[in-house]
Amino acid sequence: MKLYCSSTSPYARKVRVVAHELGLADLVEMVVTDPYTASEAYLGINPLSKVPTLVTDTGQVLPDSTLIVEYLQSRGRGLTSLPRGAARWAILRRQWLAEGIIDAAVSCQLERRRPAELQSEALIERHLAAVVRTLDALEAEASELLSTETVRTVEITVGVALGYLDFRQPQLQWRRGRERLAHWYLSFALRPSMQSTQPPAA
Ligand SMILES: N[C@@H](CCC(=O)N[C@@H](CS)C(=O)NCC(=O)O)C(=O)O
Repeated sequence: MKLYCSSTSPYARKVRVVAHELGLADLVEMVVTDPYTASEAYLGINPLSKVPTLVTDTGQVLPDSTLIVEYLQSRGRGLTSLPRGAARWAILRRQWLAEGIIDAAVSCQLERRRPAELQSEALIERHLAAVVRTLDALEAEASELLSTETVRTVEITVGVALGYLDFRQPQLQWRRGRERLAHWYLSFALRPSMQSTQPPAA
């Protein structure tokens, strides 16, 4: 399998952490790709010009991290499966909150890539306010996050979101006033899957 990704993309990191946790990392060849200067060949694979994209052994193209995670889960074992019923939706809601933190933080980066005179501080503030509110919501539920040998995609998404804030929004100091989340992340960040996928020094 070929995974087109960048070393800074949190979406790509989520996929790479999942591959590692599922014992599939050795089967995934990383092709470092900058989506902002994508070649015609890459645009032929993913017309959205985004990373990550997975090309499977049979040549199927999966152009989105959530899709790729679902595919990898169909190929490997090693993640704790979700319960059925109300508990499932509570977990998925938490996962989507973390996904929303990633979306908002990436949107800030996207805005920062624009020429200085076009950047909107109001838009960035709006995204960061959403991040702060959502961190508070996750802090209130931090005791629901697993620190066990096998984890779920919710823990991976929360962990990647927090790691991305350390990388791109360190001034937020997300740990302040969020001791439970910070405590959980302390051990989660030590997992080999997280250690081996750290973004480069900012
Ligand atoms: N929904 C997509 C989002 C992927 C995404 O936005 N990736 C960013 C990098 S972090 C990207 O490729 N951006 C290029 C662009 O927006 O043009 C996923 O989950 O894979």
